[in-house]
Amino acid sequence: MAGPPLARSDRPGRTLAGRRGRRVLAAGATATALACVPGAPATARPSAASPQVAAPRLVPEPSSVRTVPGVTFTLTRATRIVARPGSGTAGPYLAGILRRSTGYRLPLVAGGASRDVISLSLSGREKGEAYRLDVTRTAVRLEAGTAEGLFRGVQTLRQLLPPSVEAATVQRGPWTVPGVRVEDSPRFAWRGTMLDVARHFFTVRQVERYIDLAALYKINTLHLHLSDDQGWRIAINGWPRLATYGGSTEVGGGKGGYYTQADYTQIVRYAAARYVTVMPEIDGPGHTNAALASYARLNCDDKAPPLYTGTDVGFSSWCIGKPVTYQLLDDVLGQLARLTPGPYLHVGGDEAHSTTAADYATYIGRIGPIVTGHGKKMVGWNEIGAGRLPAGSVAQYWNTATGSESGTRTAREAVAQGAKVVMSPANRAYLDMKYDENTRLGQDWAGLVEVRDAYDWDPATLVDGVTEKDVLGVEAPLWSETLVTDDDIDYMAFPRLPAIAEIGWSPQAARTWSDFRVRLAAQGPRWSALAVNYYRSPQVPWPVSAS
Ligand code: TNX
Repeated sequence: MAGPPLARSDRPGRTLAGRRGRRVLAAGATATALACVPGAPATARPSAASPQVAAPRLVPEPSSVRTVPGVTFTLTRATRIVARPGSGTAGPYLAGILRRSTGYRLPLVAGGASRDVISLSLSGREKGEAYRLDVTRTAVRLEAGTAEGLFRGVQTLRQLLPPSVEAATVQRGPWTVPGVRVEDSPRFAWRGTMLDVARHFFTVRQVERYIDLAALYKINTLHLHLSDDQGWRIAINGWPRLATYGGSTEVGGGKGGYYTQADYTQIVRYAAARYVTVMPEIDGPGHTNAALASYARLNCDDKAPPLYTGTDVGFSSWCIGKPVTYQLLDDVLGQLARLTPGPYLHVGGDEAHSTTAADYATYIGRIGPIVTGHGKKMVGWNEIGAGRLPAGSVAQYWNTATGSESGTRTAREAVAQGAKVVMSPANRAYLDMKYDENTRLGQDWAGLVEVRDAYDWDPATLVDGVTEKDVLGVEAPLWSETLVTDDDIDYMAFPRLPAIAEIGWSPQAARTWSDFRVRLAAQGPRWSALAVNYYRSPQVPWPVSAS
């Protein structure tokens, strides 16, 4: 698909990642002293865990990994999964993965034996998403302060098993886990990805599949871009045509689609079972053609524009002076607030090129109280900094990392109002940018984004005036103008989504490109086992069998 060239106000030339001098820190350099581990004494990586078992290659890199040389745990037919009270979905989720590929029964029990078990338990030692994982000869012990922490730890354990553990059918073992002690917690609270279901509609099943793939890299926020010029994707009571008409097409003229409120609830539940928070976005005042086409009275001239299936941006606007605009938004955001357990509603705010600056400020001033009135916090693209933000708001920085004066200004304005920032710089974190000139899918208005470009930056130093304390986290948006199938989604998201996930999770001091590319290479066979259509970047030393 090739749409017309995109209209962008902020379109710098191609920016390549800075090739800074590399500091190579031994992974695990932040490790704290270890308590006694049965077996041989623990040593910092890198060291071979045993002759047959390589040192773990994990993404995202944990805060601390100690291997225990000579020690391995092997899953057998007799292994049980002990999921102690309060461990949430972590046990069943792990069992579901392991049973498929090992063919073992792996009964889930609430207590009992301490040998030949994988045990998941709550402890008072860790908080939030932090966890501790101990692999000894006789057991795998995972501890966290919350079920969410256990779930994050389960993702680490998956990566310690052979790649074929991810297969959907029974594979041959042995199912060996290297002896390790991992102590881990995230750098940032927000590690998100966005799926644009407006430019092309994706089914509930497709969204669920994406959630599972993201969860493997400890992503905890799914931003759903539910409305845009090309489609409105959520049924709203009292405004049926938004979905039935506004949702009836997509880029390229396909049939589009929409989620019923039951579908949306299903996605929210599916995500919640993976400790992923859904954040819905209703974009405005621009990116509103699908809604304006659905109801003539939403337009200043009372005329409904035609549906739109191209890829231009910046041509539509809510009618800022009409009360019906805010009646609609109150209904939409009120219904989404009730359907969404997470704390945030995203109100868009980007690329409002057909709204005057004064109208834009009026709009932000009106929508903020609507969001907070429904008990939620407001999130918007960085432009919202130009308006008045309610307490607790979040600005999502999407402009390019350098060369965007308006991006820097609005991000600073947001911070000056007390807002936090989520970093999604387009020339680093946009999953829809082409990798190189030959990438069939995607766009290049923000530059070409190879894996190293996606990885090699620090959210705390990217925008002048936005520092670590202002940053809530990172998010990788996947815009879908050119994406139709699961294979398309996979190709653009992998391997860049894991790169952004690591930026959000791992300590900055423990991250180097030279180490990451090797750990990333080890994910290739896992993606093959998961039938993920990933991009074989020439920057990554993939194992021969994976290419
Ligand atoms: C910019 S970034 C957009 C989207 C497009 C995307 C394509 C932002 C907040 N808006 O409308 O889909 O570029 O890369």
